[in-house]
Amino acid sequence: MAKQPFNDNFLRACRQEAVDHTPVWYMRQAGRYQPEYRKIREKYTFFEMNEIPEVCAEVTRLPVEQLGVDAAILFADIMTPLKPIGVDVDIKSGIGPVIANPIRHVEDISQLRELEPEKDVPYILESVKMLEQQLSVPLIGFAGAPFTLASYMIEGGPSKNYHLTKAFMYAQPEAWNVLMDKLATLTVTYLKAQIAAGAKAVQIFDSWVGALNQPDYRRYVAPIMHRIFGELKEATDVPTIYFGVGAGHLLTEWNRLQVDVLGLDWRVTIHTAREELGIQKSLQGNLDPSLLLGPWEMIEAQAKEILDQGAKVPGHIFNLGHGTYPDIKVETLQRLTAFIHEYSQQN
Ligand code: 1CP
Repeated sequence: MAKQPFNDNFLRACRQEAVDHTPVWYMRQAGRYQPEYRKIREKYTFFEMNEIPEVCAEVTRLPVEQLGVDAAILFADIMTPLKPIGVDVDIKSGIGPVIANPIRHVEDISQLRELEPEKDVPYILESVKMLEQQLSVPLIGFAGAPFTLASYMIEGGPSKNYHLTKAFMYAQPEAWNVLMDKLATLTVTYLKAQIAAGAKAVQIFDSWVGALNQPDYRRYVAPIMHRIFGELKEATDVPTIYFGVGAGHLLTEWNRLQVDVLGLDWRVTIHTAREELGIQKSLQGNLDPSLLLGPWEMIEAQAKEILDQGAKVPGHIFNLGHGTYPDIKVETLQRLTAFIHEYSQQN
């Protein structure tokens, strides 16, 4: 099939430039809600899918072809670069990342090697290069943020309250800083390698950092996020995105970072972010993914409201407030994507 002209609406929205229509992509747009994904997943473990570039590229392209979204996100996991540096991680179906050797003491941190992308994750760079040739929309590279990575490394898996993570942070602040520093270096190295291979934008997922209050975020996390986004800004002009769940109380802190786009979950409206919190950066979000199981009329009304609020200032990328769920229908996301393109073109 002939390659279509490159659709750069997503990149323009990241830079707060004029767009032909509001660009849209969905977090976890490659996943178990797609029958094609489930079929491939039956044959491979998660990391096998991740480590075979042809499979990784196919799964990355699937939602672009099926839904008509304006960006692709590399099929990988935030745990992907941790495995080669000494974290014994497995992705368990229906659970998520499970770690056999959780961090308890500072000595556990010194066991972790530095990431050398060409040696440690060659398949990721190969997949990015392959996708760069195949896609006619921008490819988003990504990494986990230090707090969120640390939460899995310390808890040993998904957590509800991040008790062990926060206890480590409060009780062993020096070890915490060593860990944050090490993970910040890994994040920057990994993202720079994805950009050099062809990623057109990068998103940093700090999904669980909303567990901290604002003063603790400022003290224990903000310094390394300043470092990460500062180093990326110095090295490259590809747009950067920062996302977290339940992190509305941190948005004014995030506004100070050298990041281009802030990702919102569904708890804070775009109106609130712009008018009450004074956020001037591009915004990405923020339909509640659970609403996708409600009646179409409700989905459409909510999408319109988000688009109307997003259109007041240049720089809006439509997305969900968090990832897709396995019980969402492909047809719903197809209809939503078409609606967003059509409605934003008219208005
Ligand atoms: O399509 C895409 O979005 C690209 C692929 C992608 C991304 C961006 C995957 C594949 N994972 C991620 C990031 C990721 N992984 C995050 C940040 C985004 C978010 O908050 O959802 C997090 C927290 C993880 C950790 C993780 N990996 C979880 C969550 C567990 C928890 O703590 O609640 C899960 C379930 C996984 C496994 C995983 N990663 C990706 C997929 C498709 C899956 C399911 C694997 C399967 O088929 O069993």
